Amino acid sequence: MDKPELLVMGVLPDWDLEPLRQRHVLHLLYEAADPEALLAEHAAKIRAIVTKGEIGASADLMGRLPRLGLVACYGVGIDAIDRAWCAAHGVPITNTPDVLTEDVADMAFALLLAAAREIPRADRWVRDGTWAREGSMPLTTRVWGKRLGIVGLGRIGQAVAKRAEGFGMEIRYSGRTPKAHLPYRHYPTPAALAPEVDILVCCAMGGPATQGLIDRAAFEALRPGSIFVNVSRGSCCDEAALLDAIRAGRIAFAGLDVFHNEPEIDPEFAGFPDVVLAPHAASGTVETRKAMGKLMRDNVEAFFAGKPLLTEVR
Ligand code: 8YV
Repeated sequence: MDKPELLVMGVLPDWDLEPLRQRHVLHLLYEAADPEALLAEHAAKIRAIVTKGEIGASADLMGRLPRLGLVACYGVGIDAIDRAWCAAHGVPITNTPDVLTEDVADMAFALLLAAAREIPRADRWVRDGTWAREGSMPLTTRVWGKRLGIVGLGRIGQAVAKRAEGFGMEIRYSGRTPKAHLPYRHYPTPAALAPEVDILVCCAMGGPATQGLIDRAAFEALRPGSIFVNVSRGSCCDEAALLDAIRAGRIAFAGLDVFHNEPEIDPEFAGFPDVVLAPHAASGTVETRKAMGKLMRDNVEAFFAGKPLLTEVR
């Protein structure tokens, strides 16, 4: 029997490509010298798309694949996949929830600590001999015991809260629905939460419903000297307002893993000494990427075996 054909939208590790290749014909769109030619030749045979959180799949692309039956996302966020198109055409979407939650929460804390304790500067201080020449580095900012505001208390937000408890923090959050079973104070909007905390961490889901969720009112409501961390999606922030808040010192330190227009981000971010930058890498550990790849592949296999999908987005 012919192997089913898959369209792969972005780079995957060999430990995923090889097992996929054993059972499928793979068309690697990201590697194609001429993506148009690849689609013209193979579109009619493609049965599933394998994509990533930051790449997604557009209605234009999916509309060219008459036999498309599945969009399998290697990532939890499906904001870049046209869900309305998939729903209208009966094409299920799968993602990789849970397996990446703890890594993303780790990254939120890594960025928070790196920013407030100025770890990149400390590293340079030692490495370039400033320590030996000038002595101790200027003092930094405490993290433990502060008031932490979480925007979006879903799976990742709750994993951040769990870590914050270990840091003796007072936890508050904003979100559409109060979570009465959790012992944290709820605020209806990021703008209401912002002035009540020292640190604001964005863990909201991406997508149209959260576009610009942390809006200008929220960034203007932060108290001077606040710390801001984003491990969700750049689209959740009004980025012009974020930049203004950094320039104005309302945000003294920031740790950012996500941006508008990745990877061609606004160059101004790189000019701020007190902002720690990461390249959308919060889920990027070997262990978690292996688990994400396995779950993505298991969904693909279930689809072709006619079995229930493991993690269909509903
Ligand atoms: C990426 C992510 O998918 O899970 C998400 O929503 O954005 C990330 O985990 C990951 O970088 C793989 O490309």
